[in-house]
Amino acid sequence: MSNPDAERTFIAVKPDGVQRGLISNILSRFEQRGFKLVGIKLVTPTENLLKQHYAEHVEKSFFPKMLSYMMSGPILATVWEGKDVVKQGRAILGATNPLNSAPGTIRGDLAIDMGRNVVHGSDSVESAEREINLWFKKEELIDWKLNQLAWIY
Ligand code: FUP
Repeated sequence: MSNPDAERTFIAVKPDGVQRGLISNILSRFEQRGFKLVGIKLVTPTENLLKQHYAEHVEKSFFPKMLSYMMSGPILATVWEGKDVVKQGRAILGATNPLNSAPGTIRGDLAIDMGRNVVHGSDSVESAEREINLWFKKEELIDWKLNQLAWIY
């Protein structure tokens, strides 16, 4: 069985988050919670990549607008590892619609509009695996030992 403490999730800072200078704010929340960064890069996504990433939404009426937003500048793609990181990551992000995001979450603190909601996070272990494989090559993910974990688990 795979190690439950080594669960991984895909977290992206969308173009508005990069443009607004929110990268360090967002990364620090994951670092400080105790998660381990195993992959990070700036990406200018192609339409093809985004159509695969948002395959479930391609036919939706909001998709063209979302596509141009997501292609409007670089995205910071990251992979985080740790216990329950998929669910915890979603909690750190806050609800998709900032109208429902609690203060203290990234969107609850930094966003007011669903079409500019600053971050993306995988919604299940299965989508995390799919999204990580889509955005990262295997060799771009670094397996390293975070000694501080002894004080977290
Ligand atoms: P999430 O799982 O948080 O990525 O949320 P969804 O898959 O429901 O939606 C993906 C993205 O589409 C969200 F970040 C916001 C955007 N969206 C809209 O812009 N308008 C809508 O009506 C629904 C979603």
